[in-house]
Amino acid sequence: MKRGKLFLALAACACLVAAPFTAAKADPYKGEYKLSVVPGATSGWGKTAAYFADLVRKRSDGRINIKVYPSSQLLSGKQTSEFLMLRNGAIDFALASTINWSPQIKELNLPALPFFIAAQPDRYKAMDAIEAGKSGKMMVDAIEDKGVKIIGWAENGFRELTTSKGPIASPEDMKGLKIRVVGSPIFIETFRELGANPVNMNWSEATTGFQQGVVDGQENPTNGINIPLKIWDFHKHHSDWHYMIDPLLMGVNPQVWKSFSPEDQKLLVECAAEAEKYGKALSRLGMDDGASAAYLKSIGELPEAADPYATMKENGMTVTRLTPEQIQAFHKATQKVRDDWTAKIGPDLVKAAESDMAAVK
Ligand code: X2X
Repeated sequence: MKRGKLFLALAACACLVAAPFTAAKADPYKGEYKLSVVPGATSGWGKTAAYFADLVRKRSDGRINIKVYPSSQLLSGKQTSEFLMLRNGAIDFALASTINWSPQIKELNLPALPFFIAAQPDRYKAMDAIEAGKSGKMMVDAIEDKGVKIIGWAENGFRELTTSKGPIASPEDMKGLKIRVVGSPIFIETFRELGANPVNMNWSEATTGFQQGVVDGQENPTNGINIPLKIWDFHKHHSDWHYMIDPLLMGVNPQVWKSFSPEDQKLLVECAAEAEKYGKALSRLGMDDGASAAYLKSIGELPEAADPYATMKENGMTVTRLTPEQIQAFHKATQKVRDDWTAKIGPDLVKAAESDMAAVK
């Protein structure tokens, strides 16, 4: 072999040997991305997170491997520390409730204003309008200003009341009831205003609390949490009052987000949008005009028990579905909380939400 050819051959070999190392160096992706979820894997929220992670794995041919950690595992049980842990990189992704991040981001108390969205003619349309509108953008901007990237919405659901003493149909029925709530001040104030006795408890300890009867009730979404938890083992009464909602947000640590290629960022946003459709349908199943059941059927995900009210009754619960007039009485009784919290959240944001909702009436 001539010297020139030998050199070329050696150079080609060196390239072949070096190629895998170069590729490995250019690939900054982690072997596993940790996604935090506060409640358990069988909750609607846990299922939405798993749906997202599976979709991402499939569409990225395994390049992006997201593992879901349900039951507040990454948070040592303390749900209101999730935002800070995501921001500082201890967590890569979180499918998070506005409630759990509201101690750090005051704007996220908006969907927790009592009987605010519930007073609208179509509460689901109203929620969607907020997310798609100016007020939704204001909430997302507030989060991103504090250092977490948001790539989509989903839904835990409108929160309904379950109690061992009841049924509950008017503010008077709430007097003296011990109710477990999340450690976020607006909850304490709402239940105090209704004459109840709110008890702050992490979700990780709540089921034991229900079992031991340390509280008389709690509030959580029907499809998302109460049915998967078999709440009827603890509480025989359910009141449908829709008093507030926690939408979920798909958050990503900003450094992790920047490490993805533009194509993969697009892929993640698209998967989050599909997870949102799935998660919202799970949350609204049997409580809307039938659109959620039709959607779940179309993707082969319609659960056998698709009527939540029938499921609760079959399991021995009394189901009280409040009339618009009864909801109006609760709305009136919580006026002070809405006024005080409008000042704290920012009147501009509340006004923006009102006009977003008015556009779909
Ligand atoms: O703690 C709750 O009630 C739960 C599971 O719904 C939230 O994380 C807000």
